[in-house]
Amino acid sequence: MGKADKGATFLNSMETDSVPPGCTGAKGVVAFAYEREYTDLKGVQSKRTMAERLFFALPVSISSQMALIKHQAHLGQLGRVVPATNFHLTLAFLGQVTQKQKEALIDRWQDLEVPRLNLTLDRYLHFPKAGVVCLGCDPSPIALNRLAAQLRRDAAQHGLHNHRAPFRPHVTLFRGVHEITELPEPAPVTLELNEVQLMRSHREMGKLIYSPLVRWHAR
Ligand code: 3AM
Repeated sequence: MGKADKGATFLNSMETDSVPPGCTGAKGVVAFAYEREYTDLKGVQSKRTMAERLFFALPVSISSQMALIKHQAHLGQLGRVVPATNFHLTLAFLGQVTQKQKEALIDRWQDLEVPRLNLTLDRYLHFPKAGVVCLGCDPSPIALNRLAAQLRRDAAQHGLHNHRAPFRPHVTLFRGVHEITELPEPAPVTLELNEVQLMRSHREMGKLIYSPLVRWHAR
């Protein structure tokens, strides 16, 4: 069994990304390394290693997406509505990750152990600095805290994003919410969590797209 077959499922990069000319296959189908030539503002030809904005997250099932859409409708026009296809629960934000860092990261997390748990989100949270309204919970279950802490520690130790704020499980429902008066008590939503994804965040025609690159399932 190859290393990549052990725990993680690599998603076909063609599903999520267009492969630039000259890109060479490396590990699996997702972790390819390439360099892109570009002309900078001064017209100087330079080379740089492509980097992607990545994060680890837990996906939200279709039935939970439905329940969360009802919460958005219930709250009304608070801000920009997050499309249901973008619902997720972030464990660790990694920031800009080079192809080399991504390959090393996937290698390190080959055997990532995913807990199987039910998480009840029972309060609306407003993070004014980020300008988001979410459905979240407090405190976080120990197993989820441990997983987020492992991923965050590893990121910081390898030169990726270093989280200062504590982990607070949440699913973002609205963006661009900077002023808010009071939020009602929500009807709780229980998420069945059994999968972790390495996600890429990018924009296409101004639209925010989240694409899963690798999936790990609870055993
Ligand atoms: O929508 P949520 O909060 O689940 O919060 C950002 C988002 O998740 C988080 O990464 C996810 C994908 O963008 N994120 C973005 N920038 C961040 C930063 N500078 C960040 N988390 C911490 N620090």
